[in-house]
Amino acid sequence: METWKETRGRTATWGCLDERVLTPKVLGIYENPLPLTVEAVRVRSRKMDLRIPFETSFGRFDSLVRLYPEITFRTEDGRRVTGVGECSPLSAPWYDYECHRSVATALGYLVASLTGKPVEEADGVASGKEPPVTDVLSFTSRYRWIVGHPMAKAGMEGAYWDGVARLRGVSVSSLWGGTRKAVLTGTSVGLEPTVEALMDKVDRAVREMEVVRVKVKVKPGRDLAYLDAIRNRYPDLPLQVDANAAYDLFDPAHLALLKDFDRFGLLMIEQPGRNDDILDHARQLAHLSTPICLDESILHAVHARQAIQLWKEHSHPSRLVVNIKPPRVGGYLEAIRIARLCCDNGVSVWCGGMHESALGKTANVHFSSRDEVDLPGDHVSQAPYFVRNVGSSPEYRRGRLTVPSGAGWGIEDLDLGD
Ligand code: OSB
Ligand code: MG
Repeated sequence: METWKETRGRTATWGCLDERVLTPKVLGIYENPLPLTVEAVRVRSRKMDLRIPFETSFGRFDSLVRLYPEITFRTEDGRRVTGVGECSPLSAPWYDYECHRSVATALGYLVASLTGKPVEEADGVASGKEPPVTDVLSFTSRYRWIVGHPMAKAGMEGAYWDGVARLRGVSVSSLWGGTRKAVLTGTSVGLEPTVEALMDKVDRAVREMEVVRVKVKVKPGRDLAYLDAIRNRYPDLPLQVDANAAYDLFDPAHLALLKDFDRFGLLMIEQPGRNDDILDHARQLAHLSTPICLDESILHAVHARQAIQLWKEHSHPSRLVVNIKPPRVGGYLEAIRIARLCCDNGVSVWCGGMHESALGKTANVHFSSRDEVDLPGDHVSQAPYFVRNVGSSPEYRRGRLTVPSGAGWGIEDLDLGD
């Protein structure tokens, strides 16, 4: 087996294309929780400076605000446990409609719903009138009425999982039925103004960071020459590209560029077309031999099912890949459901990143310990990329991150300040 791909234990492609049957129990998530009363919910936020600005086809940024929902639960025998999650939006609505301001607003509604108060009166202290939560679905059902805002929801759900895992004294990975002890790790290299500048970053990723695969951002005009240079120096490097919706799937010149990517032997082309399009990705690119990876287009398991159906019709599931970002799909349970749906239909998956801080990245590592996740994730950035992080990252060695085994996320030195 290649060093950049994991073997899945679930080899039999069962072919189940019905996301509705994918309950926590079917997915092997056994919470066995005690009734938990939400006592308090607070949200902290931190502005974090990047050491090196990051550029994609949609914009360039040098700092990010991360929001950390924290929930205190009380058990029936009076024990208290606190869990914390991370919301990792960008600073402006570049990647999707969310940004740190919209997440802060949405979190106001989430806090109100979880504490049983109207949003105008929500102060983070529970009204005391809400029944306890008994499992993840009873938790998320409190705020399921809120349309959209997946990054806000994912951070809140993260706080739930951390709390439950701590209460039980296990890692989140084991609670989720994760089987891998370490996960394959790649890096995402941003756009650079010159081929030389890009090659410096790629050299660093390959020689110093020793990641198992490299992803580079592309856009029309900043693609073929860059890929030529990388392939000249690294003919066998596991390499993929991410366009963040920069190509028009009906422009013949753009289609010709994408077809030309076939000669570089890429693992995949990520999100060449529009955010809100699955159908045209399937139809317009069926003649490419490089697999197409969907990122922005997949917001939940229904989208994943629709994509699989379309690739079955127009191409083949082996030429579809899904980048699963828990923040983009509204949480970790939805991420796991998508992973299972893809796995059972022969579609490879990996965990992308949103430049999360150490907490969010660690949560992604716990998710990637699931058997369904077979390709390297964007788990290490051209590191250390935050001037000050909120805690240590999991142990990294030559392209693999160890899944933490301590209770909850297993970050011993987490420091979110006040
Ligand atoms: O499209 O995968 C993306 C960063 C911010 C927003 C979108 C994307 C990215 C990355 C970097 O590619 C991922 C990371 O290192 O966290
Ligand atoms: Mg992407």
